[in-house]
Amino acid sequence: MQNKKVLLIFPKDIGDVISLDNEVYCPLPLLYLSIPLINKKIDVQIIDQRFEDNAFDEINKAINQNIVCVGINLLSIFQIKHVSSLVKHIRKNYPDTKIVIGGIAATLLSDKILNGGYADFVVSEEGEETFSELVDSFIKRGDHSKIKGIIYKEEGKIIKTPKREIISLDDYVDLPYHLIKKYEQNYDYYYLITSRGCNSKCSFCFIQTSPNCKWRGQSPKIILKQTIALLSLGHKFIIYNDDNFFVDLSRIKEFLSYIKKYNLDFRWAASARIDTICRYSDNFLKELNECGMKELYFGGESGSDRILGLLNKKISVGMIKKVNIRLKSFNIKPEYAFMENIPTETDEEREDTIKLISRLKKDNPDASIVGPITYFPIIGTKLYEDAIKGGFSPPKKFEEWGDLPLYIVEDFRGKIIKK
Ligand code: B12
Ligand code: SF4
Repeated sequence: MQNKKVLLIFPKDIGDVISLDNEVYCPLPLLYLSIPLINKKIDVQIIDQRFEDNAFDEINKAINQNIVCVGINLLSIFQIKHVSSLVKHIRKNYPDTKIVIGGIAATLLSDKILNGGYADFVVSEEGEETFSELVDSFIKRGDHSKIKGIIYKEEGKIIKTPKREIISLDDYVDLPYHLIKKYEQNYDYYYLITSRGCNSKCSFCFIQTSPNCKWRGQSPKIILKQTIALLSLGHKFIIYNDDNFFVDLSRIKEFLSYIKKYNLDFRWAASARIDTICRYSDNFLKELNECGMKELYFGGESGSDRILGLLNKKISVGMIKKVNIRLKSFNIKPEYAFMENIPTETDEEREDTIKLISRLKKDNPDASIVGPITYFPIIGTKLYEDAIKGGFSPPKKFEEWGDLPLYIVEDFRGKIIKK
């Protein structure tokens, strides 16, 4: 008997907004989801729509009599247009095939997805265990109502089962890179997520939307193992793209000790908070650089202290400037993301952000800037309420969330990327 099969799709986004450098990242969420399925001897196929001239043809080839369901990732609202056309294709041609959507934007927009008929099930928050149990219930034609962390519709009513407990990150380690081998030449970056969640409480961030978003990290030995797996595939630059990589200093120190012990020769980048790096000694910054850390990604957010306060960022413009100058002397390249059109932001405050960006570039020509990107209100956050008070009118339907005419992304290296 042939194995059962699950098809996972990473949809296209609206193209040039994927990042200001058009950098393409591997579809990591789908690799995590695949781990428990592979362990259960279920065949998994991944279609990365970003690199398929005709994804519908690929879907037609992939769906056969062994298919259990199709799972689609929805990381951000930028993918909505493509998710909706993928779903329409599957619904029309394979009406009996179950569709499951998961991801951060799916979690936040679950009611709209289900009311629009775009999925049979939405998996809320972390998907590894939830999706694996849901797939089991499809195979056994069993009862799904006891599965934690799913959202579905029954007799016209939206049913949300109880939240699932957070998973242990050290249990999901062996990422099945072979599933994306077909696309490997297309990815600029392979990244790892060594921790999930964040303990900060920035008022605009999706972290605010769930108590499950409390920070927890992989153990240093597991970070080492996943790093070595990527190095052995020939990748010499790795991004530790956690929400907040440096929360537990002892974890980082132990990881650095392994880099030295095993003489690992690679360059890496990580996400960080400005205040964390402010606290680090010169010696520690030197050690990080010697261990291969060449870039740091920060949320700078605004050049106005009032706005930084409103965002509950717990940093100041002065701290951003200081970190920028310090990193220059350690040869660590900083990247800062900025936003604009934040609720209550004045023209002067927006101008302060532009001035800060010029200053950062002047003080450290290696610094790179993302944005300012138009602030986008995330459901369930404190700032979402402020945006509504300020006149933001949230779309009612799923497709309309993908149509929001919000994105004016200016590249401070010279050109307007999208208007
Ligand atoms: C890496 C990353 C990127 C990469 C792209 C990654 C990629 N593969 O293409 C880059 C830098 C290009 C990027 C760009 C953008 N990003 Co981004 N990104 C991230 C980041 C830091 C990590 C994502 C990740 O891999 N997480 C690890 C995996 C394991 O977790 P996960 O994605 O949540 O997946 C789990 C569950 O959601 C679920 N799941 C996911 N997919 C599916 C599918 C199915 C079928 C099921 C059942 C379950 C399921 O199971 C997974 C395993 O537990 C997140 C922050 C974060 N903490 O996730 C922001 C984040 C997702 N990005 C965000 C944003 C806003 C953007 C941009 C719009 C920024 C911009 N303005 O340019 C663009 C849009 C890109 C796009 N494709 O649409 C926001 C989304 C907010 C929102 N409400 O939608 C986040 C949450 C950051 C934030 N703090 O606000 N991003
Ligand atoms: S530090 Fe970053 S990840 Fe943490 S709450 Fe703030 S914006 Fe979100």
